Amino acid sequence: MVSRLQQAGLDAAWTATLQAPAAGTPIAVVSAVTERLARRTDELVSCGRLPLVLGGDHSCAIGTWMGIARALAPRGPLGLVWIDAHMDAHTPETTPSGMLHGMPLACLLGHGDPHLTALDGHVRLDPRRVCLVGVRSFETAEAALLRRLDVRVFFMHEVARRGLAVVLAEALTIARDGAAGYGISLDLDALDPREAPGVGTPVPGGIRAFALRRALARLADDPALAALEIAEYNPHHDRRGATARLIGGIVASLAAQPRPARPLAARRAPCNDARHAAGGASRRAA
Ligand SMILES: [Mn+2]
Repeated sequence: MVSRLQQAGLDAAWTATLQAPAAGTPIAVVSAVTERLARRTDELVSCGRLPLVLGGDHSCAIGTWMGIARALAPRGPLGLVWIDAHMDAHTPETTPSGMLHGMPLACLLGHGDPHLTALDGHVRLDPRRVCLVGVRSFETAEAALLRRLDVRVFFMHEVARRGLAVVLAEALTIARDGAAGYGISLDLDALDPREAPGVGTPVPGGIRAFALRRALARLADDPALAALEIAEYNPHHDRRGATARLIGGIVASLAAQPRPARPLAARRAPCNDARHAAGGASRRAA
């Protein structure tokens, strides 16, 4: 994937593969990964890079966006578009399964286990700049939390009726409003499982891959895009690598256009490119 991005003229590099600790309670494991991942994305954004996070369990989002929100904080808040078949907005009090991958969005909004919401350097996202796209499977309690916080949810039936391009444009307007930058967290189960079978919890009737690629290609030269995260890839459920290829295609769509130089005013600390290049596709055109 990195060589494909480089061929497209991007100054891209793979920086790090973070392994979860082998032992510990789920909260302890996710909390450890969150802190390490947040440090990474914070560093990359502070160095003017565009982090691309490829995750398994969507709980990685807590770390990804905590780090990016922290890096952007001196310039302003972070907006977030959450593309997912689910809401991921459970708290330990409402979850039927206890699974942490059902909670990351609630955590980012400041609702959840204090081991995940009160970490050092946690920056709570403002619900006014957060929205969901493609939701079609959820429980009442998480919907109630999002409604109480006034988070805009573009359900799948609205995406199907209005088209992804229109809905995503509206979602981006919400995420960008008054923000220093915005991010996109893509749970692969938002896509139709006929096209993206390699996920943990498939839900029929999702977003078409070509529509998503076309919509994301429009963001390729947007300097406000702070990071892209793609999560929930499960190779054991994939069929002949179809989902893996699809991930490559989605990432490549962001390389569809030449990217402008990113202002280096954001730079906070000296960057050692050998150390920081990983996982980040730079905006600097090669
Ligand atoms: Mn998810």
